[in-house]
Amino acid sequence: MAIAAKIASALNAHIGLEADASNYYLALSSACAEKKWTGCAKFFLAQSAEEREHLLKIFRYLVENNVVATVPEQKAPAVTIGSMRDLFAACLKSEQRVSASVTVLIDLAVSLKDYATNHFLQWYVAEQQEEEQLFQGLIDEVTLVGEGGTGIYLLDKSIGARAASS
Ligand code: OFO
Repeated sequence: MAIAAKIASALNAHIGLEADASNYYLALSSACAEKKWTGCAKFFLAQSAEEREHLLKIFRYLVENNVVATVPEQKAPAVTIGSMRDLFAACLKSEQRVSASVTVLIDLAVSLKDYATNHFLQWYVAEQQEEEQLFQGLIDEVTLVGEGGTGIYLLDKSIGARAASS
């Protein structure tokens, strides 16, 4: 079944969101490195690469279905980091925005009886759920250890170790 023009343009728009997420995490990696949060810097670099993979997955899906995939326009994200808790809370918000877009895409696919695209998008449902849980978990951890002393140092180290092993 051919992909409807409405779905094609919505998927192309979503490619832009994944690209934004990739750039955002790249900018966060740089900002964390500047703060000497080297574990977080490593973690966000890996997150950025993951988001690019998400972008490419949609890109390939469109091309395989004979739809023109568009390359999103990008501007460099402006990021300033305050506390580590605020950092992860901002990431959670960003992930929730992407999740909301996935929901809109699925609603559209189902309304047009495009069950193949609906099936394709279920991977993103699981992925978004995983990422929201990841950032909620990090918010909980930083809340537990607090922002000062050795707690935050050890947390940064453990975040970096998780990025290296994933
Ligand atoms: Fe693309 O997984 Fe989050 O945003």
